[in-house]
Amino acid sequence: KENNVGVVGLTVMGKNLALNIEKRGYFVSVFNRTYQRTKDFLENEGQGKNFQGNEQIESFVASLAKPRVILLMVKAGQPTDATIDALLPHLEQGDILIDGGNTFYKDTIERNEKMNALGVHFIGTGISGGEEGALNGPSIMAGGSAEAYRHVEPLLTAISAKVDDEPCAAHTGPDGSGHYVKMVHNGIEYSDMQLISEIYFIMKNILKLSGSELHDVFAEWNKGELDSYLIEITADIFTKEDKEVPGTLLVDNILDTAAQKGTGKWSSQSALDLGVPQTMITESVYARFISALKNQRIKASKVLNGPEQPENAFDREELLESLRQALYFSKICSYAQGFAQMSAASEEYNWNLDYGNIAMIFRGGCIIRAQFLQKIKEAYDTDNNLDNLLLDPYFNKIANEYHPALRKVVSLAISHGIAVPTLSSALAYYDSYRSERLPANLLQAQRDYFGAHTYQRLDKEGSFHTEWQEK
Ligand code: NBP
Repeated sequence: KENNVGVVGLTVMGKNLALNIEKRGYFVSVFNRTYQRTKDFLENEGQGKNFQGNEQIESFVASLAKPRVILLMVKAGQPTDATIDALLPHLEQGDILIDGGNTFYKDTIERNEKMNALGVHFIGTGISGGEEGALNGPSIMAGGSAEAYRHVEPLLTAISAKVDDEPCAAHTGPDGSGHYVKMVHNGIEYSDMQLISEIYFIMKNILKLSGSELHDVFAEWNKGELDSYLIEITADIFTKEDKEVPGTLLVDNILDTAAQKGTGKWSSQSALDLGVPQTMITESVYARFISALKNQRIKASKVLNGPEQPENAFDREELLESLRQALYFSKICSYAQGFAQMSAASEEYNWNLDYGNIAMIFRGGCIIRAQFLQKIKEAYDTDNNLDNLLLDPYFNKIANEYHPALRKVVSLAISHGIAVPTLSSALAYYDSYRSERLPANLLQAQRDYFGAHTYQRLDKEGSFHTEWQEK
């Protein structure tokens, strides 16, 4: 029973994490609500390895050394509650439950309180990297008590991805902080993907690049500042032929309607609650919503006009470089918003988040892993209270050098009638954030005019109201 860990939930993620844990020298006891799944696992991937399957939850818990360490990998929401309720009668004080699902952070805060009262440690843990990451090394964001984390740190760091021999796993802070960081990670993932898709659409429709040319451009970009997992897989996607329609690319035959599981939406909702600008994740969520209106879009495309197609007077290589700069700079704006949102949440919930540490966890294993996260780590290692990433000297310099490219790309897309919601919202965010004066003075005058909401003045302290209709 030495060195053992329990895993509950044996679908894609749980199964691969169990295999990952076993590979690191642990003895893994497994349980799944439907026993057939456990049987299948033991007869296939788990065969001949250090696994124990259990049909009953009692024998599962009894198979674990104390304090028990149990990783839950079940569907978030009610299934997680049902699993915890089934386990609880068999647990003892000091046992440790790790919830590795994509749980809503407020549920984690509640469960943490409930478990604390029972003396059971609860670690709400964001795990990113999909199936492959789960098996070979995901990125792990653990929220919970520091004491409980110390106990599971060797396990979580052993199974996590490594970059320069450093584990992409860390304790983010108390209760819901790990799931919050994972939620923002997923939101950033939405905007990264949407930005790449908008750039692709310009290359396809204005530059008329073929699949192999698209592959070459993304593969080339992946060698420089944009070096990242999402750029790498995008390059790969443009090489995949459609077996069903020989001579065509699979990506060209995929329905342009995006699905989602809700974590991007949660990030936007939380940003609205906190009162922080999170325009890029929100636009990415809306872009998926609009993509889902396929039937309406087909009808509208027949009756609603776009602009006259302008003369294409541009240098191909120059435009490709502008697209690269626009993508990198917009990505920076998106991370600036994401980290500012985490900072607002950290203040709201007293999490004391360490942003350099978070950037470090994101560097490997997860979907948004990218070379430039090293720059974010360095920025926050220098100043954890940085108001905004754009104010760090490295990012400040990139912004000043690359914003003309973003302007050029957004103008070009607009003149062709191509929607670029996240690229344009990056620019609007940048131009708003860098403006000492915004038109909110007029908003305040309007509010005071119709609702006597009062306003403040630039030239003196105090709160003022004007009878606007007085002659
Ligand atoms: P799912 O999210 O599809 O969850 C399936 C598991 O939940 C099965 O073990 C199933 O048991 C169990 N379950 C359900 Br459904 N209802 C239950 C209930 N009422 N009581 C007990 N168990 C119940 O699997 P997944 O895609 O492997 O993801 C697992 C977790 O990891 C999720 O929270 C997910 O959001 C998160 N996650 C997924 C990914 C990914 O790339 N897929 C990445 C990162 C995180 P059964 O076999 O008896 O039906």
